Amino acid sequence: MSFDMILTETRGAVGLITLNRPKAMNALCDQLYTELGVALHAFDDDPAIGCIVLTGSEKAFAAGADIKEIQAKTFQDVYAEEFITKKWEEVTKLRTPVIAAVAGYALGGGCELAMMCDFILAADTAKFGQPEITIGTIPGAGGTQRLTRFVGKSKAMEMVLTGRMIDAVEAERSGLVSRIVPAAELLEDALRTAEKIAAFSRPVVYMAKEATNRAYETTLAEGVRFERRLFHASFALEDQKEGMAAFAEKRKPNFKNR
Ligand code: CO8
Repeated sequence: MSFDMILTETRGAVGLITLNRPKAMNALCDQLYTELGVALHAFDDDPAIGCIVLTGSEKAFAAGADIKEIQAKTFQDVYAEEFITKKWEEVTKLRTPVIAAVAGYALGGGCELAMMCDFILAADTAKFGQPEITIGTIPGAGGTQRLTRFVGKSKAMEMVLTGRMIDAVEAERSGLVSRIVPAAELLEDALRTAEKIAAFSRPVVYMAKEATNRAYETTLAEGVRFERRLFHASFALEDQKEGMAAFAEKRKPNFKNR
């Protein structure tokens, strides 16, 4: 795969995608987003890949949609092309888990992109915000919805209404990110975490991701029922037999479906 605005590489069973538009703080222009969608699906379709890491630069994961590219668009333009949702949500359509490894700015669409991933690891330099209100618009790729689910109404509302950025400590405290890592160790930590996930049984990883995501889309009773069905289904897998046998025999499991 060869792209202009992202870098892709494979590290064992992990697909690494690096947003690479340094002159514009990784602002998410149409070309970058199109390339990202292609790369994400290519890794998702590759049976050798068990987890994906999405990262940016030291300065910026992504500073949002490309303001200069979108500033002249009319209502007709954005409505007719279903601007953003059509291309920007590809990351939510994958079976393979995606870890966002965020250093520096994750603003506007950049924060929304990170929130579309399965979880966020933050460098101690990370800054998250939804500053759209300061440029005369509102979040358009889930910012008012996902941020509210992560951090609760009060903090999300304050961030959306004022454009205030939060640092990594505040982001971890409020549940937006899973962990904070020293900036110099972010990528290695994210890759190590991804390798761990990729070493588990692939169908079980898919089930775990699907069941956890269900918590955002349905009632508790329906979610628990959905989880139970997948839990039961996991007993049809040879990897479940292997995993539990390995525990009983005090050895490491050798999962076949990877
Ligand atoms: N779009 C276009 N260019 C950008 C963007 C952006 N979002 N952010 C930074 N740049 C460019 C700057 O224009 C500058 O370019 P140049 O050197 O040619 O002047 C270069 O990147 C470096 O930026 P700064 O000089 O401003 O660097 P600073 O370190 O002083 O500041 C900031 C960094 C704080 C990140 C600052 O650049 C900033 O505030 N950027 C804009 C942040 C913003 O408002 N983001 C929201 C955009 S709107 C949006 O995301 C709507 C989302 C809709 C859905 C998207 C779906 C994913």
